[in-house]
Amino acid sequence: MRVVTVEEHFHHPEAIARVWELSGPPPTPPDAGFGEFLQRFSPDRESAERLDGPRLEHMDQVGIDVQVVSHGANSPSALDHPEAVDLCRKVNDDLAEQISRHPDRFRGFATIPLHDPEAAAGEFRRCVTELGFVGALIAGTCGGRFLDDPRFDPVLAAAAEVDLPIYIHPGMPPHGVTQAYYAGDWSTAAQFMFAGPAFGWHAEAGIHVLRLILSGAFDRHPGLKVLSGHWAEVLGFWLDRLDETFAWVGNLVRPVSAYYRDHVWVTPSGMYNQHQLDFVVGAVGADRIIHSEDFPYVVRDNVSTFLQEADLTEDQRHAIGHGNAEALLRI
Ligand code: GRE
Ligand code: ZN
Repeated sequence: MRVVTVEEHFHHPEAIARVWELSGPPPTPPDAGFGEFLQRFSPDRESAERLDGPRLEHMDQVGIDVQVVSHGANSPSALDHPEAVDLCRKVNDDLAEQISRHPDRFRGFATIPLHDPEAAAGEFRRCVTELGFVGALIAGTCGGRFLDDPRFDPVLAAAAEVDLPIYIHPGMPPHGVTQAYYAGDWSTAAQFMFAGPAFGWHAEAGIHVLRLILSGAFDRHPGLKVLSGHWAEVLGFWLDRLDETFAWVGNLVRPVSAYYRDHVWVTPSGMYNQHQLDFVVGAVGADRIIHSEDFPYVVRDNVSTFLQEADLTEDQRHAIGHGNAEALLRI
């Protein structure tokens, strides 16, 4: 079975270095063990930066035919600074160049500079029309603002116009949120994990999709489609509750779950767990699930065997493994 995975990342080292410089020092100085933790946690450079070598070997080993690649952590997409515009362009040009060496194995999602929404919309269109990219990926908030902020309407309009999705990927929460919710009597490494990949940024990414629904973004842009990783970033497990509670408010044209099922595609991001798969198939349907690994942060040996062995019908298996991605991304 052909396998297409859609939450797969690369690093552009110069862009990341500049994002670090322009973001300034962290608000809380890290404790002694943090540097060593980050080294252990960071993927090896060649796997992260290159779309060949160890990455291709891994894809061959675990049965991935096509990775749809986007920039990973420290993306200039979330950088709240005018230089984000140039940095995103560099990231996209480098990604396109690397894809062009293995066009049958890789496709790309655009990195768009949310600091300047008009430029972000323009870069999204350029990436689709000139570089052949198949969507865009954003990594959390920019300046603490979510995509439902009216300033981002040009970005949502561009996505609807090109008829390709925006991947609502997590990003580190704003400092005030981290202080209030994730700081405590534990190490900086534990705080980072709590605020980020363990839980916090998933809750935030779920909130991000819910904010789009509550804002009426999908009423204003009926063609808008989004991708949500990590088995729907908690939100997918809450649809009945959201329908019931927001019905009391009467603020939405349709139930939350109706927007969700029409506009959101969900991916596992390497969380290969049959219980979660079962739940999400029931909640949103197998025609809304697309496979993913979250390389190079998550590296699994069962990317395709998980699907092969999962309790699914053959139609569902093929839909999740490749058919839904092919239809949504026109690949
Ligand atoms: C992710 O993309 O989900 C991710 C990162 C950085 C660290 C861990 C992780 O971007 O899962
Ligand atoms: Zn990811």
